[in-house]
Amino acid sequence: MTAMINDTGEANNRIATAATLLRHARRVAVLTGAGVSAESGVPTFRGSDGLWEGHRIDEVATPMAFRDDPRLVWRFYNLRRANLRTVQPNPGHFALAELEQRFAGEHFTLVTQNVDSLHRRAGSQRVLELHGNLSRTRCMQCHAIEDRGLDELGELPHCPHCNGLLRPDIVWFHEALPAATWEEAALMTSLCDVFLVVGTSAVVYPAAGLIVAAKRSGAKVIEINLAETDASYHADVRLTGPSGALLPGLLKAIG
Ligand code: BJW
Ligand code: ZN
Repeated sequence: MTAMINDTGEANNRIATAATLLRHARRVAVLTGAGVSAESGVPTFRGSDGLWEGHRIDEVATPMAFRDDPRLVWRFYNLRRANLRTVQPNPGHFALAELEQRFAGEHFTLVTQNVDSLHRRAGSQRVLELHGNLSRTRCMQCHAIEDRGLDELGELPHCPHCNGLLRPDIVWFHEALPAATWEEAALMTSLCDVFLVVGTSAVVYPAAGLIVAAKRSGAKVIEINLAETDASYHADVRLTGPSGALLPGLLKAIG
């Protein structure tokens, strides 16, 4: 019983410390990963539910996999697009959108590895999508990019303009991140005084490199995750638990 009270006391202390850092911050950057959408019902990539039909993410999310078996890769993405029709932003997404309102213009930047649009749907304004977006397609032939929403695309969609094969407009392993988005994320990371890392295993680069970059530029790093990650070593404050509960709690503690 005593241990439980102490644990709760310690957790509250950490939230208070994180809240103080955010209250005094002039500039904040946030990096989110799949964990922030887990409570909405969007599966994460790694861990027990991280497999898809026996394939690892690095077996389907590569340009080589798409070249070899575009039908298989589209099946993966069509299932994920179908899942997105059923999900809603959770209190964690909404808390981040509300946190942004407390900062002027570009003093708050949300950098996400997620491709599910849930941050925007929750009202976040300055969102930098490092790994693209599931609602967009890109033509392999004429390179036209189109927002197709979450419409049914068929098992092997082709371009309405040139009939070339379409691919999801997302960033696969071995592909470069969108240059302007990446540069903006790196700049905002170097300028922030608090860097909040939420729901990412921090194993995929270059996104995970932002955490060390923030630290090197003098920012305080706050991590919110269910578990210890590769980011934990760099964190000044670690809040352990679901982001859908911790982020609203943090917002409340900021006051
Ligand atoms: C909760 C929670 C709750 C759960 N509350 N928390 C060797 C060393 C270093 C680098 C490399 C290397 N070999 C290859 C590379 C490079 C490679 C890389 O990083 N690989 C590593 C895996 C080793 N990177 C690339 O290839 C990148 N490109 C590149 O480097 O280009 C070079 C280049 C330059 C110039 C020209 C050409 C090329 C591209 C990376 C693209 C990643 N894409 C993916 C898939 C596409 C999008 C999609 O299909 O959706 O993006 S991979 C996948 O991982 C996806 C995610 O955005 C990304 C990160 O995953 P994330 O978000 O961290 O999710 P999980 O599942 O890993 O973690 C979830 C976390 O949430 C866990 O910690 C849970 O505990 C937690 N959690 N519930 C709070 N309720
Ligand atoms: Zn085309």
